[in-house]
Amino acid sequence: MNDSEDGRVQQLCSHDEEHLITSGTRYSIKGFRFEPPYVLKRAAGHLCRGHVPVVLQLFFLTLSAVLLLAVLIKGQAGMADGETPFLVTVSSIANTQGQEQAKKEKVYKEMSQLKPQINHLCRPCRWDWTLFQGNCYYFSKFQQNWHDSVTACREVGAQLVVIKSDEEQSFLQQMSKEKGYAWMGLSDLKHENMWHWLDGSHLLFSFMKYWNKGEPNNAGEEDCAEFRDDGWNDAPCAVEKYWICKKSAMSCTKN
Ligand code: MMA
Ligand code: CA
Repeated sequence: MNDSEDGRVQQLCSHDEEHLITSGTRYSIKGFRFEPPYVLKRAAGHLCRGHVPVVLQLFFLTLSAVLLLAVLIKGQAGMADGETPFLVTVSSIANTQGQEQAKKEKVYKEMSQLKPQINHLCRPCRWDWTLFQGNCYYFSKFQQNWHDSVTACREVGAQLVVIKSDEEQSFLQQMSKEKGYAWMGLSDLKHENMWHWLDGSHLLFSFMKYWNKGEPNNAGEEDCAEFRDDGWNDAPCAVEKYWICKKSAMSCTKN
């Protein structure tokens, strides 16, 4: 350190810093007001003038550290409402993360518990449709001709019923017997006496037994098939009857 530098430090110390420490100015550190005690003022003066022995300097250094620590601890302990000390902030961030994790685990657990109940709520068919062997069936509430019945089923994403098994035939025949004569998706409109289902498949020989005795007789002009009593009958397509729609059931996923 050269002379001029030394002089500047001396000057700064003697005029500014010493004055600052000793003048009795009230210091305000984050809401803590204090006035340096007389001993400190004097000590600061000595320090700046370089008159204080090393042991005393060490003593004041230690005292300062202890005082600083005391202020920090007091700050942590005596916090006013709404204030957040640094250490508290750090610990509360860790705490919040823990709470978030706990919340996530709670929600996951609740969702797992709800799964079976949601599956239980799942309906394979709409409320006014009947489930039978993986398909849903709708029996109409009023009557209309065969072509309008075909359209009505298409409009609800279904098909005027096409029968694929003996069990299904038995189920539908029973339903019709209870509710009234009803159209099915079977006709010989394209070629007389060549019966075809709406899905394009021809009537299998094994299903011929379901025609009522003496049917199909094409009495007048009868190109559409109906459920009547205990079997089938060919009837005029323009006549109004109930109808039965069929569509695949919705699958409810298992756990
Ligand atoms: C009605 C009509 C026909 C059916 C005969 C059976 C009189 O006509 O339903 O389709 O074949 O009855 O007697
Ligand atoms: Ca007939």
